[in-house]
Amino acid sequence: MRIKVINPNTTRSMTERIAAGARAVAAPGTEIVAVSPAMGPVSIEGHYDEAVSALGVLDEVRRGERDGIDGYVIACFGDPGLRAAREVARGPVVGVAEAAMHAASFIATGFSIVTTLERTCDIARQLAESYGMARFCRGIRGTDLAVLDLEKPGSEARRIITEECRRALREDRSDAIVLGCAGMTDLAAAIAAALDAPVISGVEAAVKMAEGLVALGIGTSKRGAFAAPLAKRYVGLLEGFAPPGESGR
Ligand code: 2AL
Repeated sequence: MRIKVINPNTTRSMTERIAAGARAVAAPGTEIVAVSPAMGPVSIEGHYDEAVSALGVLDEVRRGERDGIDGYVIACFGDPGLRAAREVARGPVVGVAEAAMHAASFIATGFSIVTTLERTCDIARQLAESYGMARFCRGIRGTDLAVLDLEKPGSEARRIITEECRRALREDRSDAIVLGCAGMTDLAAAIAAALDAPVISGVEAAVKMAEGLVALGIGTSKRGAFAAPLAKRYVGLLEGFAPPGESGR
């Protein structure tokens, strides 16, 4: 099967690290196609970045449908464009925040999210609420690290994140940690070993969930609001995003 892992930001070095994390857990016979969109922000650190990045995600899902992709992972902790992507895709689409929070709820009574800039905590809070995960979520902690700090050698990102995870377990009385950025994908194992607690990276969790759904032959339901977008004309800069169909292009 082919799973397309979309990094919604346009930083290729981060896409490569995400791809490595995804391939490390993929089953034999699962091909990971890792991409970042041709357009969009270099990092996603707020609602505006997120709204704009969703168009790049949708562009990649539309291409994926033409290429016969079996399932998708949206690899940014805001899960930008997730529900819109489900309207476009036949197979399952899994967001990393959604996958990580659900995985944490299976193995712990409560979890904390440790993320990048403080301002992104509002996105995580909204997602926890909309996914029904707020009752498991005991804390959401920013670290003052910008997303691209995670790419910089010498930023001390690993130490800063590990220390915040340690405080989260103690002060929030959490049993598990959810890492709040797809760029943290390579940190989970080392932090879990250092703190003796489950640390969940959404990229790996989402790949296994998408892979599992595809293996079960379960795709996105087209019976309700995830049905294909209605054909119509789009104008201006977004003309090319018009859903195909009779009254479309
Ligand atoms: C993210 C993420 O996962 N990728 C990105 O660019 N921004 N989210 C975050 N909270 O830092």
